[in-house]
Amino acid sequence: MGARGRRRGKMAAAGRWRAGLAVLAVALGLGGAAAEQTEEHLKREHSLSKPYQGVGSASSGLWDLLGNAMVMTQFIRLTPDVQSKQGAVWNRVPCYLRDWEMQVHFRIHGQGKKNLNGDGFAIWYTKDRMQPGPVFGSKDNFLGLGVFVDTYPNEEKQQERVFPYISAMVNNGSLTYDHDRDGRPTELGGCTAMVRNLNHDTFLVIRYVKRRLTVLIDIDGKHEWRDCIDVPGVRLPRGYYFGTSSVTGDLSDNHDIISLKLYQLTVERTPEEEKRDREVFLPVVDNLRLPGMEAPLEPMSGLALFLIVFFSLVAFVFAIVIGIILYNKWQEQSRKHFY
Ligand SMILES: [Ca+2]
Repeated sequence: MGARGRRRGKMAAAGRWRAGLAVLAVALGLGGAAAEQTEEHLKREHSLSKPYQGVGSASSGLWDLLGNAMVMTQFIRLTPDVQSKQGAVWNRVPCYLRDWEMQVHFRIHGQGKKNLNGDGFAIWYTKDRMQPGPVFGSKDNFLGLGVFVDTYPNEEKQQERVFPYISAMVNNGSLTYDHDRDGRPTELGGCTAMVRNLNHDTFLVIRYVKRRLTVLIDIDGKHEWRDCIDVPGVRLPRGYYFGTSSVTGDLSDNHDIISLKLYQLTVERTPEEEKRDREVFLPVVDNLRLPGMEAPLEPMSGLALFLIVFFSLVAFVFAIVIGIILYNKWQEQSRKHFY
């Protein structure tokens, strides 16, 4: 997205904010090309808001609770400001939308002074749901997207990076989140976001349109979206689940979710884009070189080449053996005919 496009996108988001999140056409100029029309509307089956009716109920409701997560009147508390807690809330309905925007209204607060609080929370769009684990309270080697609001710098040499820090990771199941390095080896992008102990509302938006992943934040109390992450060529399968999870360790914080609002975005596609954006089976990021994550249509790996040559040789030897056996049988038959 060019500078012009980015500005327009942000203006659209801010305008939408003021318009009370009604259906609104926003213009998204991609790469400085012709502006395209975007239309949106709230999908209740993937959204979570007050009074959180049915949340955590076994029989009804759209959201499940996990671990220490609790429904309060004004928010859902993923973790309290207590050591060694973890909690999550997961949507029960898989999302089959192709283009969407998730608006997260959250609050992080606690007694801990600067950098003596932790660990933050994650927003997920993943194949698996309700699985506790080490990545902000959820499973590692996940399939899909994770956006992390990391409030504690685990890596010591972080002088150039100020925390809290927001980052994103796309995983095809093969990557491990490096907790000791705050996920740096696998992050797609990120930004600093001073989100703790604020008296105004804090929001972030994850937008996925035409394989472009963007994260915007509104944390200064000015009702303005600020760019945080912008990555093209992100392929996410449909039918995954939205969720959010959090964990505390030696350090803690209250991690509260006030609302999750999922908007379906309707965008126009050229026939080429239609073709390109057909079904995706594995999460992947184009032109990204991370250990263990390879884009499709890569040149053949050494192992694959070895296996192909090896099995070709085995088949060749097998064919020769069969040939010899058949030849001997045929000779025997011929001899029989002579006598
Ligand atoms: Ca961390």
